[in-house]
Amino acid sequence: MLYSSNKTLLAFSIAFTACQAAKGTLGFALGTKKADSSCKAQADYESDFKLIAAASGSKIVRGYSASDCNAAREILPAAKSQGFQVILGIWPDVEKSYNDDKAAITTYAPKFADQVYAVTVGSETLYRGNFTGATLLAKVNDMKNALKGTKIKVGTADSWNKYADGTADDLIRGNPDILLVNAFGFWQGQDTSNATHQYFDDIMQAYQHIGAINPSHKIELWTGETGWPSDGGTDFKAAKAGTKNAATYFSQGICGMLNWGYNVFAFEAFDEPWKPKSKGDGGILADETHWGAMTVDGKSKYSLKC
Ligand SMILES: *[C@@H]1O[C@H](CO)[C@@H](O)[C@H](O)[C@H]1NC(C)=O
Ligand SMILES: CC(=O)N[C@H]1CO[C@H](CO)[C@@H](O)[C@@H]1O
Repeated sequence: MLYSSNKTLLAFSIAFTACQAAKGTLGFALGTKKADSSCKAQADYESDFKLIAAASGSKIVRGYSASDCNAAREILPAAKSQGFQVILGIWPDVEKSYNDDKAAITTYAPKFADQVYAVTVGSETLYRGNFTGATLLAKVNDMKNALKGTKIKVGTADSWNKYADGTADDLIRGNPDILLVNAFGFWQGQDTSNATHQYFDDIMQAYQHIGAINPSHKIELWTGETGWPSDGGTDFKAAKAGTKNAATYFSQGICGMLNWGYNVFAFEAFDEPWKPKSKGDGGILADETHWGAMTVDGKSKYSLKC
């Protein structure tokens, strides 16, 4: 029957178009400091952006504090010159950094409205137990108010389990524009054969709960951080640092999530050799300087194209 075969054809072409358009967006977490721990300036961000675009095709990065190293002032003109967009961060844990970051954003973001994709108020504040969902929502709404009249999205970034276990419910109900969900097969102690499975499972638990609490499905969702340390990094249980394992996780986990149509920020763009060792679970000193997809001088450790 002509009618039904046309219908089938139409359905097929819609599905095909949707499928082609559905690939998620890849971004990278980007630090504010150079190898020697001095602050990056506009020219440094320009060179970062050229390296990121050439290696991966990505045109978006996220930061954690808009006032640290004058990040908003230096990164936004660089983003404009290189056609990048930026998620600016606020560190709300203490009053002073909240106010400093808010001031940096309200000063510079309106002048670069096309470059500022979103603002995240906090990074893993629920995970650290700093705020309840309700107190975090109040801070998100305070920033939303400060950016009224712009198209800049406002939300937060936190660990997947804090979205899945109800800690963030008051925030989710309050209609933030955007939520970033951090999930690491690595920090779940998974070896590479199961790390992607674990990552997808964690992300889907978070997304499912967010959808159940806020059925409007209007909150934009991204993986906020995921990644794997390369040679020289510290192991965690069955998760072994190593460049080969990092490459496997990038191609299976990160590219897999993008191919399913979901947005991902990889942690992180470049190694940060200035970072001090941090004390992790069981008092073990963990190296945090080998998480870059690229070395500090901008060489890809493996293919960053999906
Ligand atoms: C592999 O990942 C899945 C999904 O998170 C998890 O349920 C399972 O326990 C993991 N397997 C092992 C051997 O840890
Ligand atoms: C109340 C509380 O838990 N405060 C913590 C918030 O986060 C900072 C780190 O950014 C901690 O030092 C505080 O103890």
